[in-house]
Amino acid sequence: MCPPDVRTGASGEGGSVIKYVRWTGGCGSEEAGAGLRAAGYPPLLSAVLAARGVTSPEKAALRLERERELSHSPFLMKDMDKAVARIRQALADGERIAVFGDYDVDGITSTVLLVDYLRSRGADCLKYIPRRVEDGYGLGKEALRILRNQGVTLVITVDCGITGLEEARFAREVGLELVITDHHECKDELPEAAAVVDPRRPDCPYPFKHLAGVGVALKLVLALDQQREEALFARYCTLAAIGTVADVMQMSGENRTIVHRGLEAIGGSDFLGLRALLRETGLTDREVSSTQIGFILAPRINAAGRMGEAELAADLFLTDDPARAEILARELCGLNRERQAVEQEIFAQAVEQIEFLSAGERSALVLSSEVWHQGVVGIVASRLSEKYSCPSFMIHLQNGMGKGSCRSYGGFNLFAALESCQDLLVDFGGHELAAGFNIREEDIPAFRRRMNRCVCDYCNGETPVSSLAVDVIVGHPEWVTLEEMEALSRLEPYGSGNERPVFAIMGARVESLQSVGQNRHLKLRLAKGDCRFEAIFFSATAEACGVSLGMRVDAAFHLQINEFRGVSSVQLQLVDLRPAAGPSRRERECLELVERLVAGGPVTEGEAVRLLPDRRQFAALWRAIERLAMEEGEPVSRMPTLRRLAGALDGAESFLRAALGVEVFAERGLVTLALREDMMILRPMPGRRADLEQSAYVRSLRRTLGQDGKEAE
Ligand SMILES: [Mn+2]
Repeated sequence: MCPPDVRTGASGEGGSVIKYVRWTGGCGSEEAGAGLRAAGYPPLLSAVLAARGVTSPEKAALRLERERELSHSPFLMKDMDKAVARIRQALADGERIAVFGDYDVDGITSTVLLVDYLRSRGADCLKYIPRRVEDGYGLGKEALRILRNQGVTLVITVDCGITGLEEARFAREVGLELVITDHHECKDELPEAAAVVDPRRPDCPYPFKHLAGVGVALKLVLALDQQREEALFARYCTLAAIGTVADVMQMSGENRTIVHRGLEAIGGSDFLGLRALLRETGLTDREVSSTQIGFILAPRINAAGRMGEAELAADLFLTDDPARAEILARELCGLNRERQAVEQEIFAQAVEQIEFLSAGERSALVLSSEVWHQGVVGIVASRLSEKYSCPSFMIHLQNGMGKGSCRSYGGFNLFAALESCQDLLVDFGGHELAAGFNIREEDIPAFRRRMNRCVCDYCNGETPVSSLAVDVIVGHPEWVTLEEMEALSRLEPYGSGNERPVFAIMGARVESLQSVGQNRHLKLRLAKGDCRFEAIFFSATAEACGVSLGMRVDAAFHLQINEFRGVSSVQLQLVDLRPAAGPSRRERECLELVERLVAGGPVTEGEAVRLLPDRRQFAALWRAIERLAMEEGEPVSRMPTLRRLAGALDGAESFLRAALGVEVFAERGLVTLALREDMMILRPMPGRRADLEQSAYVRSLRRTLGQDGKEAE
């Protein structure tokens, strides 16, 4: 069985699965892809493409293209010529060069890539990776001084430096020249340096803006050695792929090329340390996906930086001693386990803090503590954002100063929000979806208020709920075949903006259901029409999903191939499972009948007999509604709720009569009832009494039955 690789918390382990309040998308269904199908594209692939706005065959070909070569000349990047000239001069003069990186995966792979290349050119090259806690992110004066004292004359930054204005001035003062390469957002002013290479520079004409730090470093190397472009790309594509995936860069354009090539080459990588890490994580001799980079490799490489040993990961990739590679790979996995333990503890403490926040402070979670390990707060922020469906800000406090790490949710632009709070911050930097900042402890309450207002404005005052984006609702279950899955793989590599497709089957029947893996996972067989599907739901239980044997359910899933004893079969890897939100044919017929009655339409005598609840059923329904004890105004899923209410009614036509009973109560003012899409609000009004026999619906039914004036028995 494959390890869970999605949706089990940002770190890929621990924590239970996230249940979604709402499913979105999928409304186009499979029909939207008809045009592509006509052009010869297989049905499911066509449907996914259409759901993502790709409807013409030309656009589809473009989207699915996986180029083997990078499209744009590195010299289209502003200042690339200056960077190349300055580095060539350093190589020619035998200067001592330092590569200044960062402690995350992108920063580490960037550093390794450039150091490896410069050393291969015979350069005297040091690497400097700041320590997360002691040095903090980005260029630091102290680090620059140390490098200067070691005889360095040229510092090349990778994945950092674009906001280091003061540090750049300092470098010049102490006689260091700087070449800055970065991919982070620029502020109004750029640092002064021999070259400032960043595709996000407003004056940079480079056509593709979404390279990772390691993508920019790769471009620099290709610019330095144009004749050997293919050989260098082949050597460095895997490192670049790992940094690009770990930094959650948009999976399009050149990133798609980098990651596709990198995954293809990963097993045979020139880097011994990477091969050792693959062995240690069980990824040898099989195809590695971008998802596995994100959930298996990246957390381990990141663990080094988080636990204050970023150098260790860089050393792993730079070593050419197999024995040492083995040891370092094992150490990295050990650090990752330590990181997991620390993360669990901080997460639990954060959840506890959130309990004490007022309702007005829950649109943006701003939390702080002196005991939180600074290297791990970012990961915890990711998990909190997922769990609470809102942006979160985790602040590590020390001596009245706070270092924050934040993660966005639902497309909220963090960088812009931090910019609007500039007056409360000492410093900040990063991207739209993830960023860091420094803040004085006394400013945290004001920052919390302002950030909550920012998020509220962004959401137009609505509380954000967790929602799952479904690509395609599968109406033809017979289309789900191994051949179709083969076709779907043409969408890979998956990543930001090109997510692994999510399908849904509505109203499937649960034919079997068992918990496996020491009751941690749920294994099911689902039937829809004449088709049967094996499904696995990691970190889930039947109780938590509210489903049971024989029930009609909606299932959202990724498609995967299950290999067992040499036989391949399709398996649904569930991402959400819920009682069917839509009515069955019989339920729909009941609802239509109730609607007809409520609208004053004609009802036959036979229908009236079926519809009219007796007094006992009315009473049981009332008690069931009270038992539901729904919170004021909180919407619940309509069909599952009606089914539960029906379950409380003895006797004939329980569903039909529950549906009618709710309408009768509403008409008599005993409950408030509101419907919206699949959801409803149903709330008993306390202390109200009313004679149900006075209900227009009941009277109309009695008239049809010739029972005017009679009471129910
Ligand atoms: Mn980066």
